[in-house]
Amino acid sequence: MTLLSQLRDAPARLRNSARQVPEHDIDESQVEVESTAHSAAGMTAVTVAMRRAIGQMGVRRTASSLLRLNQVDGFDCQGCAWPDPAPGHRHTAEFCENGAKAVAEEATQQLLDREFFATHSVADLSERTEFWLGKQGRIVEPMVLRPGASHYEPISWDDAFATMAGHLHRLESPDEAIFYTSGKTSNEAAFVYQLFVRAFGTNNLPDCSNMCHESSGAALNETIGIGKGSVSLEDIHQAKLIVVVGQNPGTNHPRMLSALEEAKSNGARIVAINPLKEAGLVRFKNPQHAKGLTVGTALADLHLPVRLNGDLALFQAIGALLVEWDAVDHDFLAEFTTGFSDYAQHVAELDWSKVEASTGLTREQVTEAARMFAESPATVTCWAMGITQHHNAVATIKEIVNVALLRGDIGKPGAGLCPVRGHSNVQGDRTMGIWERVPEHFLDALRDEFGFEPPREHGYDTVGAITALRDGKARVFMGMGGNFVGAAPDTAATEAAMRNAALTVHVSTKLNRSHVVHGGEALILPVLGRSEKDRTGGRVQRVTVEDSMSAVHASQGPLEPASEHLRSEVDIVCSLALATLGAASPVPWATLRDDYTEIRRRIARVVPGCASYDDKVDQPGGFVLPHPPRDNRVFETPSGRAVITSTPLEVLDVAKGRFLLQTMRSHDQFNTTIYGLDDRYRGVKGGRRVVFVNADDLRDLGFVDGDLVDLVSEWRDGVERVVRSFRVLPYDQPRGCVAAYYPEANALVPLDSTAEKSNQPVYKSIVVRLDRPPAQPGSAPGSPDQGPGSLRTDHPHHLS
Ligand SMILES: Nc1nc2c(c(=O)[nH]1)N[C@H]1C(S)=C(S)[C@@H](COP(=O)(O)OP(=O)(O)OC[C@H]3O[C@@H](n4cnc5c(=O)[nH]c(N)nc54)[C@H](O)[C@@H]3O)O[C@H]1N2
Ligand SMILES: Nc1nc2c(c(=O)[nH]1)N[C@H]1C(S)=C(S)[C@@H](COP(=O)(O)OP(=O)(O)OC[C@H]3O[C@@H](n4cnc5c(=O)[nH]c(N)nc54)[C@H](O)[C@@H]3O)O[C@H]1N2
Ligand code: SF4
Ligand SMILES: [Mo]
Repeated sequence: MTLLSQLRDAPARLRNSARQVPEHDIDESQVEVESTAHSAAGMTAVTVAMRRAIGQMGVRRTASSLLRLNQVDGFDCQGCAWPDPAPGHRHTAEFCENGAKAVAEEATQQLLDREFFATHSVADLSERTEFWLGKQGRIVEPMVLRPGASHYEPISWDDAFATMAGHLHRLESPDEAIFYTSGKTSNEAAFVYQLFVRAFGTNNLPDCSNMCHESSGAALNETIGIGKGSVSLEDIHQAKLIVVVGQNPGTNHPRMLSALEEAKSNGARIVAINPLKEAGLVRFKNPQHAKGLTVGTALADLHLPVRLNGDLALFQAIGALLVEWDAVDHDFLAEFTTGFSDYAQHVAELDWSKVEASTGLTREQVTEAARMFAESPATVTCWAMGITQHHNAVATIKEIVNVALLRGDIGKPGAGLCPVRGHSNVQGDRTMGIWERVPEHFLDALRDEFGFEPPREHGYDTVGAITALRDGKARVFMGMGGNFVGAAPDTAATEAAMRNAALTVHVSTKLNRSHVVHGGEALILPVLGRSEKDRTGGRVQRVTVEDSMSAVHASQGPLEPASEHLRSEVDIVCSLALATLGAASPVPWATLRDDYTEIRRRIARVVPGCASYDDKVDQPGGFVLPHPPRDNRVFETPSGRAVITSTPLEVLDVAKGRFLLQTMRSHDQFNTTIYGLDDRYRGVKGGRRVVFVNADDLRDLGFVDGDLVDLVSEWRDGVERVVRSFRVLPYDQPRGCVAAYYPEANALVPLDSTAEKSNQPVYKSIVVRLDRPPAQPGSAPGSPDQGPGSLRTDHPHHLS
């Protein structure tokens, strides 16, 4: 049965089994643990997707939204940034389980009205989990929290804009305002947003990219002259070797599994490099194919269970072997690169004991992987947060680039570098100028187009913004989507910084922690989601987005909006600009607001590669932005060549009794939006405050499955950051490594623990110890909102 017929037949069967929205916060005494013998996707995925969709949206909205999802004339999935197949090659149901969940979460019929805010004080809401907050429904009208008030109350749009303009005018400098962007914002909205911020006078445009692929951008810009990946979906299909490193596609980019499957049927081999044996890479059932429902495919031919942070050493060792075997593309090296002879010398002295200590792998395992590189005429290397969120992430990505350059794997079919982006339009937002360090030529083009002089000084990135708020250097915070407080590191420091602001504003679809940890005054501006019809200016508007492979296309929502009071992001930005900058502004804000085609005309003149933008996005499937290394093997670096770099090898040593902790996503969340409490592929049910530990480590520590521990992070500032009462789970991974979920563990990440050169928070190698919680007679352990009470497992088999 296809996913489509599932969709058509599902209503009758699933209507009654739809999941109820929980009324209370998480009761982690209900955590269940079961075997991880699950395949990714398959029937269960279809059923879960349909249940969630129908449960939240109802039958009619489910059909009219999901069948338009990722279609040429439909709307772009709000989930991840994975690209769509070419127009003629799309399935009728071109989405995955988590795409369906993303749509359902946005298009839910549950609404959050003024009575809700009258009933629940902010103090009450601040005791709730992200899960609870997100499940309360769509925000339907603008709300304000007046200075000193205990509850949010309704406010008109005009008054909301006037309030913001008042705060912005009272600042001593435009640099005291911070304008954050999450990665769902459309290109049109992103373009007018950065335009407003720069017309106002600052480059303070931090974004979620600062926490996501900033390290990739830094490394790729330096080495190949452009911060984006160099492959198309077709390259993945044609590759002969695909390396998936530091990424969990079965959960976070599920349609990637279909692409891997196609590659495999074309003869590709696949290597997974990951401390965990993630479902999908190990077993996969494609619900799009009838046979896939019964036959599981082992996608990965080789799995290297690398120790956390071991990838720099691993790729350097692979490079060393390729040089030793002379398995390098000499013509490519001579014509297009610099740095090879230094590199060859550097890796000739490779210290294998360091490689083994850092990777936790044997020389044989590393050699096997290197062999696969050497034998492959065309290799694609894909990576995500398991690579970018380390202190040495930029250097690690440069090692990945080195290996690609050695093999001539850039600018040839079936080969390339593939940083797999997170949010659906995070890459597009950057293209449109959401960047605190946007290049000068972009600012020049803005000046020429709009006739004002944009500020030139770099703005704050995410960590810089938190520091500025903490230190009183910034007073106003605006979030264009996202959940800054929930997503940022060092929860205590970030929350204190936020509370220091005079005004916090969030343009949001759903409630989250950032609304309840607020500045002196706070606004919530409810916004149309991508699944909804946008009739701004009295006409049906469409927007455009860019996927992870630089393909730009249009998106138009099919559903009636959750409320008549919702506005589009474009509308909100342009109206705010009118209220703040007034009619004297050289930018025609009302014109841009009322016809997005006008915005696209400006994009065409300002943004590189976007000439004739509006016409090109009209083509079915849109168009692909230029990428000089991919298109012509042109490298726009200072030397005009791709740069091979030599990095000294350091092992991240961890003191005895200490562990490296990674924070990761479950199968049932989108970043800080918690869809549900199950991590099906890892066998966890009903709770999130869990820590995955190697079974031998657990035994040595004297803990048993189900014990509660406090996680304590140790940092050079001497501050011990703690999260309490996490349930331990034995789990198959290298010794010394542990894992917990984001955002529950964010409190452990020190604010100044960031990656060199990219300043990206180190979310994936946090030094922690596991403490037995102090006995608290008479009281249940745990923090007030998420107290797990007496955690137990009803199914006490181990997870390995
Ligand atoms: N359903 C769903 N989809 C999503 C998201 C979501 O939350 N839910 N988030 C979106 C966003 S914004 C992003 S950025 C992406 C994130 O996509 P991913 O990067 O896949 O997300 P994480 O859960 O952070 O997973 C990191 C993976 O890297 C591995 N890893 C951790 N540390 C290391 C290491 O040192 N070395 C190696 N080799 N592996 C390591 C982990 O075991 C895990 O498999 O997903 C996007 N898509
Ligand atoms: N510990 C740890 N922390 C991490 C990470 C990690 O791996 N580990 N990953 C980091 C990464 S990769 C990222 S990208 C960041 C994510 O950080 P953010 O992008 O800031 O966080 P999200 O959870 O994606 O934001 C969710 C909120 O966005 C709003 N929203 C949803 N849809 C829309 C929309 O269409 N328009 C608008 N305006 N608002 C909308 C909703 O109100 C929702 O509550 O987190 C980072 N934080
Ligand atoms: S793979 Fe990503 S973009 Fe595609 S349907 Fe799934 S969540 Fe949406
Ligand atoms: Mo991300």
